[in-house]
Amino acid sequence: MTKTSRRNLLKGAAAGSVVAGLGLTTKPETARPEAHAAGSHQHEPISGPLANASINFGAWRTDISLDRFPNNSPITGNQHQLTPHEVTIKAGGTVNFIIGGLHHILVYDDGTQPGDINAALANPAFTLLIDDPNNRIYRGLDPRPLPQDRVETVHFPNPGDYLVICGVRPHFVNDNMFGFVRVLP
Ligand SMILES: [Cu+2]
Repeated sequence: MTKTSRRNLLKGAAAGSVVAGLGLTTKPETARPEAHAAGSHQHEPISGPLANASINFGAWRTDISLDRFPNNSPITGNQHQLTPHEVTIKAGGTVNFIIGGLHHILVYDDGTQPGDINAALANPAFTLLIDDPNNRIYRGLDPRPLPQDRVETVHFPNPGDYLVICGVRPHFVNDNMFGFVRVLP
């Protein structure tokens, strides 16, 4: 028996004893309300090479001999791309966005294309940021506080092709800073 299946067995046994104590019958996994809440992969363990992927969300340049010590993040020293441009995971997996510099993650629902984004809509708190809520399923942290370098990890429970853009307007509009997360069934 693998570690994972034993853990599931124990989890099931624990849930079963709680249910028995309440005088209720055990329902199958699919009948539990959380299984219906937001897709069927929200709390399932997932493993294997398609369980997660990483995207470098901006990166620091080396062609200009950049020196960031002790705490320096010059806007001229940053490269504005998602690397890789597209990743593939399976439903229930996560993507780790490794952010280097002043960037803002916006994730849009299945099928959204870059041309669908209204980049003129501005975030009232920081007008340099795009604020188009149409089909947006994730908006990342305010990129202004230091350190700007950080990781945001985002869960994708449902299959689809998800557009990810940088909400810093000139990065998206001028530098085409966007990519895609392909989520397989
Ligand atoms: Cu950016």
